[in-house]
Parts: sequence; C-alpha cells; structure tokens
Amino acid sequence: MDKKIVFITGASSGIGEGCSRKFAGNGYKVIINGRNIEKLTAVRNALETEYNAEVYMLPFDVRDRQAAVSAIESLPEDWKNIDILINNAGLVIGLDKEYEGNLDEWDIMIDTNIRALIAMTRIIVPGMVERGRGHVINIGSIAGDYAYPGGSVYCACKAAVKALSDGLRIDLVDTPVRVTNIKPGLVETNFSVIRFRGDKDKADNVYKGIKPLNGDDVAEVVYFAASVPEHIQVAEVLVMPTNQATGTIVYRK
Ligand code: 8X3
Repeated sequence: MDKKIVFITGASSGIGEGCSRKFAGNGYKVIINGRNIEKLTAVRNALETEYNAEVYMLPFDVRDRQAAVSAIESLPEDWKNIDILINNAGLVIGLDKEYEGNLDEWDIMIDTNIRALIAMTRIIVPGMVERGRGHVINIGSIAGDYAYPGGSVYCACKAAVKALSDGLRIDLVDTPVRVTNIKPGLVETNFSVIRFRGDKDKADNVYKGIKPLNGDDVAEVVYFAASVPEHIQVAEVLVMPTNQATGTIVYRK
C-alpha cells in the first residue's frame, strides 16, 4: 500500500513541528505548511536528514483563502490524496479583558483559529469523503473547556474548535472519515511568547515551577489518535501536565 499522507498546518514550530517529526518518523509522507519559508525549510531538512522522510513544503498563510486553494490545487498527483489533515495553526495575542483588548488582534486570532480551520476543512475533506478514507485532527485547547481571566476571545476560539469538530463528526457519521479534537493544557512552545507580544520573561513565567508539555508530547497523542484501528474514533482528548488540573489550577513547586 502507498504511504499515507499527512498535511500539517503551522508545522514550522511547536505542536505542528512535533507532529511533523512524529509522522515522518513513522513513515508518513508529510506536507508541511507555514508562513515562514526559512523555518519550514529547516524543518524539511531536519526531517529528510533524520528520517529520510518524503516532505513537501506548502508555504502559505492559512488566513488567505485564495492562497490556500491555489496551494492545495498545486500539489503534485502523488501528494494530492491527503489521508490526515492536522489543523494545528493557531495563536493567541494578549491576555486582556474582553472589554479592554485590541479588536484588530482579536480579528487575527479569530481568522487564524476559526476561519482558517473551517477553510482548510472545507477544501480538503471533500477529497477524503470521495476516496472513502481520511481523518481530521483539530488542535483545540483546554481553553475551549473553561474560560480563564484575560482569555475570553482565545477561549471562545477554542470552544469554536470543539463545536466545529463535533459538527464535522456529525456531518461525516455516514462516512469512514474520522474527526478528533485534541485539547492540550500547558505546552511550552512560542505560544506564550506570541501571547505576550515577544516578552520572553513573561512567557517563561507561565511555565515556571511546573514541567509543561512540549510539542513532541502532544504529537504522541495526535499520533495515537491517528494510528488506532480504523473502527476506533478518538473523538476528543484533554491532555495536560501532571501538575495541571484545569485551565487555571496548576501546582507549582
Ligand atoms: C493553550 C492552553 O491554557 O494556555 O491552548 O490557553 S492555555
């Protein structure tokens, strides 16, 4: 049988990069998407060197729908039949109150976390249905389960990812295509650096006194969901560090 193809958005760092390593290391052909060509190239080179993997770079901004459509249409024949879509690209900017934050920053969050995820799904899932195989893995968040102070819009975005995953699962119930929502808690990536607009000290504080997850840890769970037998649908996984209990309750040494 041909190698399976996984398409990962936001693959140049963090959870996306972890997923690209995990799937490449397990013999998948990997399509990596991101905006930063330099970073994507570094990921591709590492995957090729470490795993002798087949990697295809598809740089575009997931918020640009036209670019997404053209990029996916441009895939060569032997890369077109995507088996797994990992909707990972996402971000948070700021930790501001809902009546005080910056509307433009929130638009970027809504466009990336929600609108782009819907667009990618809309573009790629019809092929999965047609081929009678496929899996959509959305990277949600514990933030979608509980709102936390200053997280209002981000939490709303991740609650939307849960609703979109549940809705898609309903819409695909009469097909073999599976839908999974992975909801990580504290994961140390550049997530918090972006949240605090580049302030590394503030970002480091988020993970102080606790061993957070990293991108590779979450990739383990993503890979598990992808590799169970086809009659098993891992619908949702909440995964967090051992010393985290909820979005806000964390034990720090
Ligand atoms: C990331 C988890 O709790 O920092 O989605 O928002 S949290």
